[in-house]
Order: sequence, then C-alpha cells, then structure tokens
Amino acid sequence: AREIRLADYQAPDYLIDTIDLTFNLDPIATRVSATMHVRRNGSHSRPLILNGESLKLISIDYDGEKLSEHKFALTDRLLTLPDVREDFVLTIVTEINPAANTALEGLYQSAGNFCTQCEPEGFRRITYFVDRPDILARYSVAIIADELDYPVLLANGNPVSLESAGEGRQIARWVDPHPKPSYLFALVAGKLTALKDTFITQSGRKIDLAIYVEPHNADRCAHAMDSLKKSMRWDEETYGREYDLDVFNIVAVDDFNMGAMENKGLNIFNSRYILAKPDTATDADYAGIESVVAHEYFHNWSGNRVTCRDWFQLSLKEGFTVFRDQEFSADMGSRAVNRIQDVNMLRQIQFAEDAGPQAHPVQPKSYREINNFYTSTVYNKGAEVVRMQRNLLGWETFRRGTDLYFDRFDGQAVTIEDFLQCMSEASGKDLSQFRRWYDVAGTPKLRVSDARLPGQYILKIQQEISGSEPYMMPLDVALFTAEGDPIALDGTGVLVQTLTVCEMHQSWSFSVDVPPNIRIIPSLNRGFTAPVEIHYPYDQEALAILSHADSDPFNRWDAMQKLWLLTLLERIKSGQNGPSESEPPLPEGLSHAFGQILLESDQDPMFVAECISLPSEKYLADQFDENIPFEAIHRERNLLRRQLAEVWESTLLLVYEKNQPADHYRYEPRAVGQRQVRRLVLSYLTTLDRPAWLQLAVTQFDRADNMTESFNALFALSVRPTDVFERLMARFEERWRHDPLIMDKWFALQAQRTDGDALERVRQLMGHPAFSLKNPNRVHALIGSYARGNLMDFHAPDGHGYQWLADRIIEIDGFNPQLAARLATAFNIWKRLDPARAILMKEALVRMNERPACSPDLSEITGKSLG
Ligand code: B3K
Ligand code: ZN
Repeated sequence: AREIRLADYQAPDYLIDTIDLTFNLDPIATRVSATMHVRRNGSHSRPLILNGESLKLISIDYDGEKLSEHKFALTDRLLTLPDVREDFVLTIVTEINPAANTALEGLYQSAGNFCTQCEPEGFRRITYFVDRPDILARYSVAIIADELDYPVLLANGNPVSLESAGEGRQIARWVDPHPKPSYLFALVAGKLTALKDTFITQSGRKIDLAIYVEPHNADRCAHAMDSLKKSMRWDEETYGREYDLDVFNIVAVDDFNMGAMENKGLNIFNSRYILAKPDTATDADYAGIESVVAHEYFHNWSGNRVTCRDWFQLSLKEGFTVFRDQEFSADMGSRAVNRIQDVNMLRQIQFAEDAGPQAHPVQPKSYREINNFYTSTVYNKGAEVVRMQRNLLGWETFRRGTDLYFDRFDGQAVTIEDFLQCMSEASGKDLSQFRRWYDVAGTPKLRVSDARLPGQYILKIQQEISGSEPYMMPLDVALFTAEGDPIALDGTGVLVQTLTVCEMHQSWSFSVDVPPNIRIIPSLNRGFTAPVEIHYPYDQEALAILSHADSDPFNRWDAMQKLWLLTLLERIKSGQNGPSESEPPLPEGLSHAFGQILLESDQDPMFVAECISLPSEKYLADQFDENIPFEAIHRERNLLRRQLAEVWESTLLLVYEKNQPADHYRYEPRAVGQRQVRRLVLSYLTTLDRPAWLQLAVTQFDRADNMTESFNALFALSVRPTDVFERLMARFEERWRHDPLIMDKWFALQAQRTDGDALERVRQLMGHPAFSLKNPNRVHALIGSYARGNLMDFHAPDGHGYQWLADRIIEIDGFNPQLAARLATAFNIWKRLDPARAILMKEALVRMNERPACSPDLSEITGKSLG
C-alpha cells in the first residue's frame, strides 16, 4: 500500500452535507441505498472521488438520472465521477455480503446478528463515500429486516419510527441531528434483549439508556449500566459536558477486533467489556468494564462533537479521552493505585514500543495502514502528554482550555495544534516547545545528579535525547533525610516543588536546613509527572528508605520496583550462563522493605498488592538491549519470590487471613484490594513446597462465591505441576465450557504455564470446542497469551514458538488482517535476541513478509520489524 503522509494533507474537494441510508438486510446480499447531497469545496474542476471496498455496485443516480457506465470510472477501491455540478444529489446502490465479512470491518455478522465497525475506514465497505473524518454529514437511516430474526433494529441518533414493511419485515427509522464523520456510523440488527434505565442530565433532560445483549446474557449488564451512569455524571461535574441525544444505546457483540467503539449514540462493545456478574467476571474485568464504558462515553465530546481532521490527529481524541478515563477511574477508586497501574502499563508496553521498530510519534507523520496506529503510543503516551499539560497549567487553567476547545470547535474536525492553541490561550503560556512531545518518537531520559553546599542542595538534570532540541516537562520533586523525614525547601513549609525542565542542562539549588552529615535522598518525578526514564544512582539503602517513607505513594511503589530491579538484574547478569552453585543471599534491605510493606495491608491492601508484585519477565527482558537471557530472567525471578516467601512465610499467611473479604462479593475498592493482596500472597506461598499452602488454594477455590477468588486460586496453583491443579482446571472447564468468554481465562492460564509443554498444550487447545480462530478474543487469550505471556516457551532455543506463531499469523491474515498485524508485534524484539534466536525469529518474519498474499496491515508491521 502507498504511504500516506501528514505533510500531504489537503482539504476535501467535495463536502457531503447529508446522507440518507436505506439498508435492506440480508446475511449474504444486503442492499444499501445512499442518497447524498454533495457540494464542491472551493473553486476547481477536479473529479469527485469516492472510496469503496468489497462492494458490488448496483446503480448510480445523479440528480435524478441514472448514470450510464461511461460517465464514471470504477476500480476495486475508487469510484470516480469526472464532470459534476457545483452541488447535486447522488444516489448510489450497492450490495454487500455481511456473512462473508471475516475482517470484522464494515457491516458483518456476529452470532447471527448484524453489527458494524467503521473506524477508521470501514464505512467504505458499506457504500461509496468520501471516507475521511473531515467530511461531516447529517445521517438518517432506514433499516428493513425480517422481524422474527431481527426484532431489534438500531442506528445512530434518535429513533423516529418502527413499522411493518409487509411480508414479515419491519422498517426502523433513525435520525442523528449531529453532523458526524463516517467512522462514527453504526447499525445493529438482531435478537437482543436490553437492560434499560434512565439518566437525568444536569439541565434536567431525561435520557433513555439501554444495553443490548444476547438473551442469555441479560443478567450480566448491571455493572456496565452502573458505570455508564457514573460516567455521565462525572463528565458533567468534571468537564461540564452534558449528553446530547434522547437515547444512549450500547450493544455487546462477541466478535470484535478491539475493545469497543464510540459510534454516536450507539456504542458497540466487545462483550468482554460489558458482561459481568460476580461468578463470571474478575475484579480486573469489572475495572476494565468501568473504564472502557467511561472511555467510549467520554468520546461523545472528545471525539464525536469535536473530531479529528485526519488520522494523524488520532491522539487528539484518543490521548485526551484516555486521560479523561484514567482520571475518572482514579475518582471512582484509589487514585494512587490507578496511577501505579497506568504507569506500569505505560512502561511495559509503550516504552517498549517506543524503543523498538514500530516507534512513532504521538502524532505520526506517515502510515500505510492506519489500523496499525491504534497503539499504546497514540493512546497512552498521548494521555501522558495531555496530563503534562494539566500539570503545567494546573487543573483550573487546563479546564478553561478544554472549555475553549469544546466551544470553539464544536461540530468541527480539528487538529492537535488546535488543542494546544486553546491551552496556550487559556494559560498565556507559550507551548511551542512542548509540541515536541507530539512530534518525536522515543522515551526521553533524564540523567540526574546532585551535590551539597553548606545549607544548600543542588539538583542537576541533563536531558539525554536524540537530537539537540530539549523537551519541556513538569517534574515534581521532594527531598527526604536518611531518617525518612521530608525536608522543607527554601526555608518555607513547602515540601514538593514542580520544576519546569526545558533545557538540555539545568540545575536547581534549594536551601535546606540539614546538617552535612545527614544524607539527603531525592524523590524524583513524583506521581510520574513526566513520561520519562530517570537515571539517578540510587543505592539499596536510599530505595529502601523511599519505599517506606516517601509521602507520594507512586514513588514508594516505584522505589520498591527499583529495589527489585537492582537485585534481579544483578542476579540475572551473573547467572546468565546457568544457575550459581549456591543460592545468593536475600539482600537485607529488600527483604526488610518487603516485610514492612506487608504489615500495611490493613490500611490499603491494593497498594500493598502493587508493591509486592515483582516486575514482570517482560519488563525484565526490556532492560536488555541484546542477548536477552530468558532462562536466567525466569529462574532468578522465581528464586527471589521463593526466598521472600521462605523468610516471610508466617507474615504472608497472616496477611492472607486478615484480608478475607466480607462474605458476599461486592465490587468496591477495599474488597478488591483485599482479594488482590490475597492473590499475591497466595502465589508467594504456593512457591514453597508445602502441601498446606496448596490446600489453602484448593480451599479458596472450593469456597469462593465469585470468579476473582476462584480464578486467583487457580492462578496461584498454576506455578507448579500438581494433580490438584489439573483437577481444579477440569472442574473449571466442566462448569464453564459453554461460555467462551469465561473459557478465555482458562485458555490464557494454560498458555502461560512454563512446564515445558506449553506449545503442545496450546496446539491441542486450538481444537477445544470453545476455541475459534475466527474470534479475536479467543485468539488473544490462547495465542496472544502464549506469545506475550510465556517468554520461556515462546523463545525456546529451537525456535518452535516462532515458527508456530508465524504459521498461525499467516492463517489469520487470510481472513482478518488487523488481528494478524497485532499478533505480529510479538516479533518486534528480534534484534535484541542472541544471534541463534535472532536468526530463527528473523526467518519467521521473512516468511510472513514475503508472501505475495501478505495483507498491507501485516506487511507494514513485518516490514518495519525487518527494518
Ligand atoms: N475508537 C475506537 C478504536 C477503533 C479502532 C479501529 N481499529 C475505540 C476507542 O479508542 O475508543
Ligand atoms: Zn478511544
């Protein structure tokens, strides 16, 4: 595919003001009639060019006259009308085959129902259209379908009528008063039941809410509905944003490439982000639902009312909306723990992406397949960049900036530049230097050093970045004594300062009242105010002090993470060529810090759970630029966990017992924290070779009245091969085999086990009745979990993991290129492998890349990876 470049952007040649669509639904031959008012934009004589893919053109009608074939040109992607009037009405009839649509883009079927996914370029698979986000049109939709098979008929906007169309068919009409880009179009038809509710907006309007699901899932919608109402209230209270239609509908479908989609008034969700009840969903599922429901709802303003001019502006809506949903979750639960989890994710996924072959700026400058740019960089780094603006401006000024933005650009398709301009006007600050965050790929590093003078503490910061233009960023700092006491800065009572870092080399001097013999320990980038890597020569002692005494919970957690890393990396490096003869002793400072944090579990169990979580194998692997020692990483991480469990065994048991939540399941922060700390503690205990702790897990499984506790027990038992584990897995399967969404947990757990048989097991599980290669959730659960979550087996020295995954990707690429491309990012790592593995992984990449049938989606990823 041709490369599309931001620099080439041009305003559209024609605008489309209205479009009336009529769908005559049929699984294999759906007729779509589209009537559009088209108007020339500016003065020129260029042709009208419409996008269209996998469409059968039936007829074109130009201002009431049928257009004969020599009046237009048709290729497999474009329809060109050379001589058109200044403005005119065009009616195009096409035929499409939803049942054959396995790419899950455009109009397709899931469980026999019809649904759509149009972002970014799916609308062109429904009808010929100028399919780009800066074409804002008013839509009206008529859906005609068999009334027995498709009793529920939904589209964007407000419902107008539902009547019989004769011959057992009915016709539903919908009108959306808000102009929108084609990517927000949606249609659903099927046998669905709804959970209904209402919401009264701040101005007193009553909104009808509904969540549509397949009938057997009717009892699993309450949490999503609750999340929706909370989101609607939060956006009013926090951003002053009110909902703007009479209805808000959500539909859950099983076959969906992504998490969910913010179509105007008709959000369509992957069912994993809607369906939950205590015995089927874990706390993590509940949290995911709350945040994705909020995210899609928030798009109604940040994305729909104000949308993107072109796809290079994707982070304008995604980065901002992720920031909004992160803050919403922080307000609903524990702010500190949410920040820890968000940063942990950013570091593990986005930092790695930014350091690898797919690295791109938050505002990419070119692409071949835009679907490949729905990335952690655009979403999560994009959110950090918005967060930094909030931090630099302060909330109130930032909010004046967002008011200005929504006000000024309502109903328009705009750019990241427009957003920055509003922030700059609201604050009077020059943000031109700040723009760099959007334009340049890579994670900036700050090298920090310090010095003491009598009565003074000096902090020096150097930006280590490629290029000579420094970034601008807010950096919160505080100082602590070796006793763990906070130090007042500059003779005031102020304990924390926000530094604006904006030069390559900068230093700050603080007057401090600390005798020279008392050590000063800096707490840097508190709350992770800037998405950077900090290099400061912390030793074990300093980290142990911060992990205990820092008044910023994020930095306490971070100090603990750094403590783990210090010890683990040292052990991994010295154990790279095999385990040492005798076990290295457990460092005193680390062990003590661990024990101290355990004792805090009655205050904030979730925080404790985060602090006692070891860095993942993936994150450890990311610390190596070459020759990643997978075996040593796995071995040393497990060893450290076992050593800690040995020393703290009785405390762990005490923490486990004290955190038994009240008897029936509730999704509320304290109980979630208690279950999470029990999960961690139990998996420490089960690393010890003691029947009593295995029994503890079995008892937890047997007594649990909820999925979180029963699955956590399985998780804890999965670390070693035992008969009890196999028995409980069989019981789980027996109970849930007919519910594929739940079986995903079971598939994932099997794919991640490191008992030497993982690939064979995964191969066999592909034949399990609940598995289907066509369903993205199943593929991620089984194949994705293997490639991303089982580093030991996937990176087996003989290359069996690489070959097998490449074969599966090739197979999937034949019917769902987006899914194939996403899986292929598991190969990004090849240049950091040892030479033997690198050759094997490269071979697999070349094999995928060189097929003539390779999709543009996949070949963009494999091509960049091969570099
Ligand atoms: N905007 C959609 C993503 C669509 C992705 C298409 N490949 C979901 C979201 O970010 O809310
Ligand atoms: Zn989004």
